Amino acid sequence: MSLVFYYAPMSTASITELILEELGVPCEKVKLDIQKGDTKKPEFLALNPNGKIPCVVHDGTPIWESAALTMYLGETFGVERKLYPGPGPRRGEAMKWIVWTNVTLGDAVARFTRNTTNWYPDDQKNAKAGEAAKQDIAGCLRILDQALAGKQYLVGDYTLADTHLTSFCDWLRHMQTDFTPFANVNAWSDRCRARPAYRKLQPAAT
Ligand SMILES: N[C@@H](CCC(=O)N[C@@H](CS)C(=O)NCC(=O)O)C(=O)O
Repeated sequence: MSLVFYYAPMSTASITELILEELGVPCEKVKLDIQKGDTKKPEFLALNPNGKIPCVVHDGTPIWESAALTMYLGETFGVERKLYPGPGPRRGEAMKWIVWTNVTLGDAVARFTRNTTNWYPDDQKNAKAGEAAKQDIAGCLRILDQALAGKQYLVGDYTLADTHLTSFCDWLRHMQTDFTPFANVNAWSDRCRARPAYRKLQPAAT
């Protein structure tokens, strides 16, 4: 079995790094420097034509998109380890939260960063769109908070859906998103952060 993981620190690849750490799957890690243009080099574009990390090459097949990777790695390595549900409705629920993270919450976050951060030129920004996106992020966190009411984790016991979403929420915290109204989300994050894989990768945050 060969598994090569292409990543950069402090990026979307941090989600996949945590997933791989939870699973304990041996892999070769290849660190890329986005600023130096490593993700746009022909040899990397041959693996991911989008020029983005994370990318995992499993037995010669490149797989990219963090949500796809969480589900793929979960199906392939997580079921026996009781970190990902087998086929059936519980798996459907796990997939629901993983895709929601990247598509619904991710869309609001993308609109927010596009319209408010200095990563994009000022003449491409719209302050009202930025404010609307901020409200949409809060709306998503409200939905998550309600879903976690009376629960320890998203789908029964801890699964990689929790790993995926909590790692994404870490980045939102880093972006100064206000989490104070979301007590269930905060308590759940604390539970997720207490896990050995998390503490190993993010010792400063625990
Ligand atoms: N939808 C993708 C997003 C991946 C992404 O945006 N990766 C960024 C880092 S956070 C990247 O590789 N950027 C490199 C570049 O644009 O050159 C996923 O979830 O995997």
